[in-house]
Amino acid sequence: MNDAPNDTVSHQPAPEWQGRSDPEDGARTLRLHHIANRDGADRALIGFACDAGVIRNQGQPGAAQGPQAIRQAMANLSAPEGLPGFHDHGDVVLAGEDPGPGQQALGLAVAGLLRDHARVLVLGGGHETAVGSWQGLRAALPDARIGIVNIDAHPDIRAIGAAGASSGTPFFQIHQTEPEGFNYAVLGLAAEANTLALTDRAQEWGVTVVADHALQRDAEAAFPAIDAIAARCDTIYLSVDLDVLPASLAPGVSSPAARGVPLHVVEAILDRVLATGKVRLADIVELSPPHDPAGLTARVAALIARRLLAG
Ligand SMILES: [Mn+2]
Repeated sequence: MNDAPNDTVSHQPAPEWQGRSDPEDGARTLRLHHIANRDGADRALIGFACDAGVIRNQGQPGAAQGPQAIRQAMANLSAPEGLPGFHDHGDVVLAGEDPGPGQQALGLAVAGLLRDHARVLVLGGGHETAVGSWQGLRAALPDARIGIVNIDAHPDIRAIGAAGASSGTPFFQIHQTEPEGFNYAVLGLAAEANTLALTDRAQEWGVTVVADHALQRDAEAAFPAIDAIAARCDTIYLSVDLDVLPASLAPGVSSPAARGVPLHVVEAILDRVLATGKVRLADIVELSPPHDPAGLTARVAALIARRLLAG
């Protein structure tokens, strides 16, 4: 798995899933830890333990601990009805300063998993995770029109500066790779958190943007954007940046949002995207456990992960 000139990428096998059991309540007492790594499951989980993207984007380290914190918060959630199980393929671990080799390794792993699974869920890492996620989907489906739906306070289309690619540049990089057929929607963007240069670039590239202000009460304002991208694409890559949520609920991210989009609205957006039947790949990014002392953000991430596995 290691293509890097120096030894910066490794693979860490999934730890054993453990949690509570309630046999006294009968048969229907399964939790997610009970259905992890079941034979025949068509859902796969893989982590990207990477701090490099956030550090280069002038943030604090911590995102590399995200995948394991999300797994732990998932373990005792009830198993959704109709979800037979999921396979946990452990973490791609990047130890260097350049996210590139890690993204490449993640892409190879995701492409392999997509051959055997109906849906792959990637746990980040900062939003540099998206480059690996997308590379994997592109490798698995070379001819597909890929639509990207990003639930995020930011478009993450910064130009690559002197520091190199970071957690702020993934969708810039994807656009550079495939400027034609760039189908990208950002749902929940906070105007105050993005310079005008970024919103200008989004407009120039035909990015669909739905502002956080339009998503305070319900998800209706996002539905036309979701339906349009689903109609013109063969497959959807759904990315969830936890910094779209209010800081009161999701403090443990690199860039907490003062306003944010409420969780029930994010869940309704997820349901609408999943209902298209086109989501082969999803990721959850930007959890930073050292900034999440009460574990609340990890709990929110786990709710979202459960939805993305089941829906
Ligand atoms: Mn982001």
